[in-house]
Amino acid sequence: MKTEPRAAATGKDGLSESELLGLYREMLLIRRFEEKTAEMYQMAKIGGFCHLNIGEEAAIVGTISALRAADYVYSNYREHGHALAKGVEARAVMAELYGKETGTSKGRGGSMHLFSAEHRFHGGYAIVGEALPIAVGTGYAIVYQDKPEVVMSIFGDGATNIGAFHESLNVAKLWKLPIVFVCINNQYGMGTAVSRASAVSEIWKKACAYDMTGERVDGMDVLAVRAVTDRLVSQARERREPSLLECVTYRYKGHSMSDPDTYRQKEEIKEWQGRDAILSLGNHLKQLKLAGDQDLERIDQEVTAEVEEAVKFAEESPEPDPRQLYRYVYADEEAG
Ligand SMILES: Cc1ncc(C[n+]2csc(CCOP(=O)(O)OP(=O)(O)O)c2C)c(N)n1
Ligand SMILES: [Mg+2]
Repeated sequence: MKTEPRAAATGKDGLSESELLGLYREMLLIRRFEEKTAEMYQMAKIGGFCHLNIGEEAAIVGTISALRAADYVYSNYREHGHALAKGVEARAVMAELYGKETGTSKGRGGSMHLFSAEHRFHGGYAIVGEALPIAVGTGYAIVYQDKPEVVMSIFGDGATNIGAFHESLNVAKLWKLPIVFVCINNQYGMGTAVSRASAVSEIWKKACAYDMTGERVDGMDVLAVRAVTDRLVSQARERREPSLLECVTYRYKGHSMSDPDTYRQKEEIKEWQGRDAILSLGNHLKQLKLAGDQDLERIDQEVTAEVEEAVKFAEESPEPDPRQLYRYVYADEEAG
């Protein structure tokens, strides 16, 4: 059991040049996607609740990039970036935010209910802590069928005060399920700071109650997140040992698009932005001479074009037919 946050990784961190550049690209794609989402929401192109990932990119990409395509991800309502990191196409995510037929959930879900069975991205849940027991069920299915897969269950700090969190960790440890529980500790659950909501502010310590591996990592350092996640995923896959990983990070924007964000100081936001994970990795790549300013600019142009294309696709896609409102309510209604 580690008691201290892991130090920032240095050098090439055991990752290849293309892997390092891939992490940068993925984080920047999420940043640009979310900026565009905010813009389109303000233009009323996107409706309903909408929670952005801006600021949390390193925690998302550092964890999900450690998985294989056949591994599963369960998330919550702040999941646009999680879906993108698991390989879901930007255009399908944007079309879902628009409520279009071409979206990941055929426009029936929206921002909080992205889902792609093909990418083993299993949602998208609006209720805090809702997906943890479902992730446990998938972990059990893997063991039952003796498959080599791993489940990553991602949730916020607030979810760790919910009963389902404790039941899930208990069963995962008891039955030795291949699950990595990832807590994105962004310091707040809506407007409430962690220290005002949780008796234990260092979330990783909650693993102790279940004799489970618990780790805390700097969630603004994608390489540190990736390094610890690699280890935890291996231990889940090879020894069926579950774990709890706390990524200490921050959301730059309000809880949702409708949050006036009056409960925290501007200085606090600025301080975290000063440690921005995308800028840090960019500088690291330059120091290693793996990329220059022009290369980083080109990546930015490419992901920006991908997001623009996603918006165009969503704009041009058809609305679902209102007469088919109840279609897809049950899994076997796919045809017809
Ligand atoms: C069971 C339940 N209680 C309350 C809510 C209302 N609610 C939505 S998001 C949220 C905050 C959760 O915070 P956290 O788990 O830290 O995730 P974050 O939004 O910070 O990513 C709350 C209380 C809910 N959706 N479900
Ligand atoms: Mg939170």
